[in-house]
Amino acid sequence: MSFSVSIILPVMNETFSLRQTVEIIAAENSADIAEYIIVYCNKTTQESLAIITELRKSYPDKIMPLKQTLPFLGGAVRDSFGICKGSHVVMMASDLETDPHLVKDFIKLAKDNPEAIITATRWKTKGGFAGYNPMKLMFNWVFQHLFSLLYRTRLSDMTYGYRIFPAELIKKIHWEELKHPFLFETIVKPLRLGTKVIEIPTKWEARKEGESQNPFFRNFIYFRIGFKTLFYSKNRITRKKGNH
Ligand SMILES: Nc1nc2c(ncn2[C@@H]2O[C@H](COP(=O)(O)OP(=O)(O)OP(=O)(O)O)[C@@H](O)[C@H]2O)c(=O)[nH]1
Ligand SMILES: [Mg+2]
Repeated sequence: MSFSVSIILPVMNETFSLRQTVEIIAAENSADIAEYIIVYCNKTTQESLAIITELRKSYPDKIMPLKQTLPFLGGAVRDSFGICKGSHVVMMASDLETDPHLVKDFIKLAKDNPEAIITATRWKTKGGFAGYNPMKLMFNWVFQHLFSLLYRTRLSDMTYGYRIFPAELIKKIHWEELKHPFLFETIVKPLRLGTKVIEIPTKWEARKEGESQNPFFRNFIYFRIGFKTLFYSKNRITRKKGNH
């Protein structure tokens, strides 16, 4: 299959952030992008839906609006995994907390390493977190170090949901999480399957509009999938018939 990229953009309350995300990616990577799957749900605001309509006019062949059937952020991304057409898939946000300029670097590395996951890290950049809650930052540091030991990996940011995957890989994995811990699941399961993962540094900046859908207490639920996956066999991780 020739190289092409599906960009997954879940949206709840973003307007100019969503538009800017698509415009930057289109300007810097146009030829490589197969589609932008913009995933919305019943709670997505009218303002955001209006931006999707505008974007469809500007990029008629590339914008694929998708109404999610599974709930929450993980559900939105999992629905997109099911329909994406590209050889590679970028998972990101539409609130500008995932710097759209990085997509061109993901693509360059993915072309040289088509079987690998390329993922962004906020922990290898000076001032990698601008406006991050200090409690959450400390918790995040401890979490990253614990799981890098458990998974025997040098990765420094396994919870940041900004990565490019080979489509074949994400389609064969049996996914479980529906909420934000799904972002973590998308790295631990491939790691257990022996997938090569390359990290590139990025700066994280807090969103300028709307609010996060991830309350602080939910961060504790990330442990569950991290521990469970450690003990799974490879067969349990890859999708089997009747195992959806
Ligand atoms: N379609 C859809 N989009 C969602 C849902 N939950 C979150 N999103 C979008 O997914 C992106 C990431 O969600 P956020 O809630 O900002 O999560 P986050 O920034 O990873 O989490 P924190 O850093 O913990 O705040 C944003 O663009 C959201 O609008 C959902 O249930 N459905
Ligand atoms: Mg966010």
